[in-house]
Amino acid sequence: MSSTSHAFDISGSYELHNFETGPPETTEVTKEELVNIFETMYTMRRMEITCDNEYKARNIRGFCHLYDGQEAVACGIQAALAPEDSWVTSYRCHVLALMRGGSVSEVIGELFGKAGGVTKGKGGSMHMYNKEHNFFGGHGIVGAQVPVGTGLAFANKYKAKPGEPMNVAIACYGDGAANQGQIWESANMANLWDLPMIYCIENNHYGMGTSIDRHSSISDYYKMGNAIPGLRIDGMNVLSVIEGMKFAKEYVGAGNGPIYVEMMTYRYHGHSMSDPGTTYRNRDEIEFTRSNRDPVEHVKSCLQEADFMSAEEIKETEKRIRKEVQKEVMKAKEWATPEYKEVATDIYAKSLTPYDGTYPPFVRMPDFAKSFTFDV
Ligand SMILES: Cc1ncc(C[n+]2csc(CCOP(=O)(O)OP(=O)(O)O)c2C)c(N)n1
Ligand SMILES: [Mg+2]
Repeated sequence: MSSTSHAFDISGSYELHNFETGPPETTEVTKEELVNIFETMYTMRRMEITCDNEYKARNIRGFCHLYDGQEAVACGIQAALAPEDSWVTSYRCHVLALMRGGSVSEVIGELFGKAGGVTKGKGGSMHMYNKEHNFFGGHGIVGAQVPVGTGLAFANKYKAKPGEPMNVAIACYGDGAANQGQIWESANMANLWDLPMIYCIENNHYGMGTSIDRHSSISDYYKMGNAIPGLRIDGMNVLSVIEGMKFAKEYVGAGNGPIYVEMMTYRYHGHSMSDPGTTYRNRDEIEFTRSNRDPVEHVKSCLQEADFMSAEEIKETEKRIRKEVQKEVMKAKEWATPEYKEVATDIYAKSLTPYDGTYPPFVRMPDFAKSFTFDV
């Protein structure tokens, strides 16, 4: 082991379904990598806490689903995949937008409805995309992103050069979505056609206010693909997520067909801002997770175990990131709202000419004769 890298024990992080061997039991990480992981995850945490505050100050309106508690999942996936791999997810998408080309100001600016937001202020919390960075949303309909992800995997296989590893696709969805028929229908095709597809269940134990014991007859989500192999990962340990996802990417990218990955994780906030998150679960449960399994605290303890950062240096870094996030928020607040004419741009596939900009297209106005639709 060199002085700037450290080996961490990640044994016990995985459970396998239809695999003889799984990811490794130790992982070697450099100082630079671990510091980068910490900074990324702490930025995610601060960004989501800031969203919470801005929402309560009524600077953000509408839906808003926060990701704090689940940071190791998004950070670990990003670290293991290549930028060319396609990623699609549910409405809980702020930090994924950050991983895929967005800045804090662009994500929060989107929530403020500003023109500089990742989707030009027109999507809001649930609809962030970045095609250039192979991020395909941000979907409000539970489970709908999974067939879309399967299509992305099909495209990646179609475009791959014969004999070379394929770019992969990943669709993240919740435990509450996992029993939907469309997921199995897509997975069946992916298995028949050996698509490079990762079905990634973020098991945060609740679908809105309903616990998995009440909404699912099976709790081993990684086994749900039946013949399709599965991997359950400790989703609170970012190092386990990275190694697990490298394993998954290699498996599907080599043409073996799809995989089910279950991330064991937890959300601290309620389902969305209208849910206090404490009526259907015990406050002690949240507190217990915060004190024993917190993914950011885990990275901090790894940094100290490896002597990569002292407690003092960690505190300094946190202070710096808190300031940076605040600065990004102030910047986004200064941005303009989108121009009225922009409202329909990039929304409909067909050109909107001769739209004259007087009324929003496709919105039914009280005087229907004034509503703008295409001539059909
Ligand atoms: C088809 C559909 N049904 C219901 C809803 C309302 N709804 C939004 S989120 C949600 C729960 C999803 O829980 P889960 O899949 O576990 O994801 P999590 O919110 O925990 O990330 C429901 C029922 C919806 N958006 N779409
Ligand atoms: Mg859930």
